[in-house]
Amino acid sequence: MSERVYIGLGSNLAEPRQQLEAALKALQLVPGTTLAGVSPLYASDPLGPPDQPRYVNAVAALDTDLAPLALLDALQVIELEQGRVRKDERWGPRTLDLDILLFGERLIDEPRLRVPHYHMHARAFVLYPLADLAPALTLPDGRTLADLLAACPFSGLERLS
Ligand code: A4P
Ligand code: MG
Repeated sequence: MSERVYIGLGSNLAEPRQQLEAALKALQLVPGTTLAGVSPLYASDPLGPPDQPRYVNAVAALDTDLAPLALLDALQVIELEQGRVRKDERWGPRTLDLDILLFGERLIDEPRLRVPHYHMHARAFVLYPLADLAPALTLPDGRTLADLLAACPFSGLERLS
């Protein structure tokens, strides 16, 4: 049975909007997986080193038969195909970042994969697009998306048409 997964997409290098459009096309080709929805795109101030361009962020909903690590593998292939170079600088600029935010109701704590994504509960550029797709969502720990949003100002964020 397939599970609903939410993916956070982010880019701040090399035409970020086009990076996200290309990533969404690539997500539609992942085996055993269908793209069930995409939020609007948002421009967002960088979290991390301030001397980097603004990001474009969005959230996609997938329905997948893949196991979590198999989906992570597929996402990392897409990142690499779109020119992602992993650098040592934490939260530095990147052409494409694909994060697994939620995977059904699962709690995953493995070296390569932690779900829910460890900072999603405090990031406006994750929570607002997620709410566009699934406003009534509850996290596996019982917190509602509505409560998280109430504690997370819509700041540094701009909804793109
Ligand atoms: N990993 C563990 N859990 C997950 C998960 N749930 N989803 C592991 C995806 N990967 C997960 O990731 C490092 C390793 O995390 C992966 O190899 C995987 O096995 P990475 O993509 O190489 O590194 P990263 O993304 O630079 O690190 P990190 O700490 O995950 O950064 P974040 O949290 O992704 O933040 N500002 C704005 N405005 N918008 C952004 O999108 N993004 C970041 C990156 C910083 N600032 C930003 C944004
Ligand atoms: Mg990441």
